[in-house]
Amino acid sequence: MDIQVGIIMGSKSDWDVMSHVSATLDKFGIGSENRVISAHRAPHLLAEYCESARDRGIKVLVCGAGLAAALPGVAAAHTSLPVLGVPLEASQGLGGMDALMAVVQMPPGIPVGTLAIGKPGAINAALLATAILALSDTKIATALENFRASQTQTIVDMPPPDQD
Ligand code: RP5
Repeated sequence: MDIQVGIIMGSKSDWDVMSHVSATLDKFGIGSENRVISAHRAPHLLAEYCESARDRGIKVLVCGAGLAAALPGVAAAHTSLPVLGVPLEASQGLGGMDALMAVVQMPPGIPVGTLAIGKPGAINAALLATAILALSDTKIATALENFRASQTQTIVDMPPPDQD
């Protein structure tokens, strides 16, 4: 399977949440690779990874980080591929609001598509990456349409909660 999405996280401690990115992409048969590369602790490695990503066939980067979450923005500075950012709640942080502010407040010129904090953001980053890839891949587009239809059906079929 071709690797089309690069998933980068600032620390191994981010994997619990960021694993939902690759698990969601798997459902659509989209190949991804995972890397732990801190923007602060391994800046040269991050630059090298992002600068070579397009030539290696990567089409979208999904970056998750907590605390002063520079990772998605620095990744976007090193590639013109679309970069999706997932702010994470770090154990010693401010509940993820610190990371959200860092990821969403990019200066004009270097965009990062910022998702929600934590697991919802990780899942939606994968779904947004899927929608981007679906623009040029009818198989992925059909799989995404089917996913949305089945999600809707789940709601339609759901019995109402007991009222007693
Ligand atoms: C960030 O600092 C990482 O993305 C992680 O969310 C946070 C804490 O990292 P560790 O101290 O767990 O390595 O760079």
